[in-house]
Amino acid sequence: MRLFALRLPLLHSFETSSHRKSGIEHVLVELTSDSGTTGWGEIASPSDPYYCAENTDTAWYIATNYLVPRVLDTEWDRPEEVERAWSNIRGHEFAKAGFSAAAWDLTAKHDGISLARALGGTRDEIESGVSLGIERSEQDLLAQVGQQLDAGYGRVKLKIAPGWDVSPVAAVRDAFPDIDLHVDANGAYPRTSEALEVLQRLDRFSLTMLEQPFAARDFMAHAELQQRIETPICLDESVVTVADLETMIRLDAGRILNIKVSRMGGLTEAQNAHRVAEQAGIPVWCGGMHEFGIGRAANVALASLPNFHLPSDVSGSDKYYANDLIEPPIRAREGRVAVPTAVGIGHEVDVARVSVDANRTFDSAS
Ligand code: OSB
Ligand code: MG
Repeated sequence: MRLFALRLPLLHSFETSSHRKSGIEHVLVELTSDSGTTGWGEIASPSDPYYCAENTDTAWYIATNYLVPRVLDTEWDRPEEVERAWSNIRGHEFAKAGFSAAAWDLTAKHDGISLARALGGTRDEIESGVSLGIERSEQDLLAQVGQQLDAGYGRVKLKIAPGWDVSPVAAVRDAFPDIDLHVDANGAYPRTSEALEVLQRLDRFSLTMLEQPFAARDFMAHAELQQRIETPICLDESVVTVADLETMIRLDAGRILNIKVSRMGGLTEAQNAHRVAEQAGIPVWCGGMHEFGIGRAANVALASLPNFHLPSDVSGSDKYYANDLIEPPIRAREGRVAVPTAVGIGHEVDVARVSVDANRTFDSAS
């Protein structure tokens, strides 16, 4: 089993309500079976603990000290069996998700089927949208939106934050009256009457959804806002487990779910969330964490499941990276990405490049 930490520069720096970044460092997980088949997964943890508590160093620490030994000590055939080996480790969902995805890729390859098929996917292509960061000016933002629409994407998500909300959203809506538009605050709004008032003003822009306005643990603030607005609230950071999803549904704290493989600790929990949401009539879509090709390919496979009724943040790799680590690279045409039919994630990993470019490597065999 090998781990590689690797950094890729972003083609265009990306700013959320918490900070701006110009490059992404993720950890790649390679599992090898006795027969020599390899499965790949990606730990897409951010470098800093702003989106969630994890960062690259905690992920590396948990992976090398806990997850690798548990996996090596476990006899397993199905992903659910190896996931059980780390079920008493609290939190660290991103670290676990990389191992879960590698186990799913490996078992799909052993079964001779695509990862999409292994997960229960039914689509041969997925709808994808783009996520746009906070720009330096509204003019820059309008240029970005125009560029992505020209590239064929039909759905655009804008990052918002206190001070960068009603005005830029109005400008984009004005310039592009008919596009599928949604906003994401990454929990940046305090639960105050002023913030509620600003968020209510977003209700008039026919947004497809308002994603995670308040803090992750604050289901009640989301429920209170949902009572006052027509725009469906979508939860991201709040939903780490299926139990969180049940809380969201019961409280009407959100009417749409963003499923992220990383945030939910792997593909099995993501698949469970998809099922529970479908039974409750909650549409889902697949969120992203600026994944490199390996993580992105797992997202494509997941988004091929039937209840993914809204476009996912699974754009082509070329929205973020000049050179991805897989062949063929992931490409969107007219805002759609084809679901591969080849075994596993359906892409070859450039192992030579990964080995050379890694800034940290761990090999359980050495
Ligand atoms: O909230 O969806 C988010 C990136 C980093 C942290 C949080 C989020 C995001 C994105 C990126 O929006 C979407 C993508 O990977 O294309
Ligand atoms: Mg989000």
